[in-house]
Amino acid sequence: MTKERKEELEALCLRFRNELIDLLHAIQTGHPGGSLSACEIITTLYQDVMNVDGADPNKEDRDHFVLSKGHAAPMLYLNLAEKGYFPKEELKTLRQINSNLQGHPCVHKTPGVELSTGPLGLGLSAGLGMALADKYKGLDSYTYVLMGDGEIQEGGIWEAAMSGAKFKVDNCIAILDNNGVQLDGTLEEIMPMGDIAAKWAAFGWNVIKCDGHDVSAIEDAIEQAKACKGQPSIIIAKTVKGKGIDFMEGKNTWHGKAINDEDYAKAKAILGGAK
Ligand SMILES: Cc1ncc(C[n+]2csc(CCOP(=O)(O)OP(=O)(O)O)c2C)c(N)n1
Ligand SMILES: [Mg+2]
Repeated sequence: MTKERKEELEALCLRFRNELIDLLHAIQTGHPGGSLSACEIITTLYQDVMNVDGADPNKEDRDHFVLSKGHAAPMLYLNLAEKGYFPKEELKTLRQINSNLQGHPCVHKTPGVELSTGPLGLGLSAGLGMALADKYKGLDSYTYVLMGDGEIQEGGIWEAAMSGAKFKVDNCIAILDNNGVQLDGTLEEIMPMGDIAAKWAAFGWNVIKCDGHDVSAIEDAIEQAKACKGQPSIIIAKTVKGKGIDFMEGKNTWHGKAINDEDYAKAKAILGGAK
């Protein structure tokens, strides 16, 4: 990635953080922590890596993105609006009754959403299926599945992990938002996951690690994953829950808390109000 492109994407991420805080403050609900954590990952995928077209959401040779940690939906919607899947004006309807932008992604409502998610643990199985279908159709596309690190405590994830290796789904790239925090506490407190990289390797996956807030490191990791044939890859992206707003960083209490006026003003001051 060129220096110029890296700076453009970083500026975009700052704008998305600002817009996210505006939206969540306005609706007095939603999930700031996990959306901020996934900002660079989702933005690098949509704005730099994936073959997708907002004007033609269902084009056959497109790449697919599955937001398995569905509570980060607002960060997905910001990226979809930026790509032209729907007017940016519609972002204001986030999480309202009858809106196309539900609190968790809905495949029937929002152009560009590939799978309805929210119940954790479903996305990897579905993503592997999408990737296999593309393979059978002779398409060169990739499917990306973003999971939370608390999410991978779900048993179904490990059934999917076994299948991914068995069926050699090398066009499915899983990405782990490894922020070390879930809803009620840290992973260590709730359910220690031990050596996550070793677990995935033991299940037959090619494991790549990267800084999940460095857009160019994320792009490099994806290139490495694409270069691995005959085996699925997982990128373990080290992240910080609530990244970018210091009083939210690393705090499970900001998983799904409404942003009051005082915290909103503090957050905007930290972000510098970028437009
Ligand atoms: C099956 C299921 N159980 C519980 C929940 C409630 N829930 C929503 S998010 C969350 C924590 C997820 O933590 P993690 O995967 O680490 O997400 P992140 O830190 O990236 O926000 C929980 C328990 C859910 N959505 N689905
Ligand atoms: Mg987490």
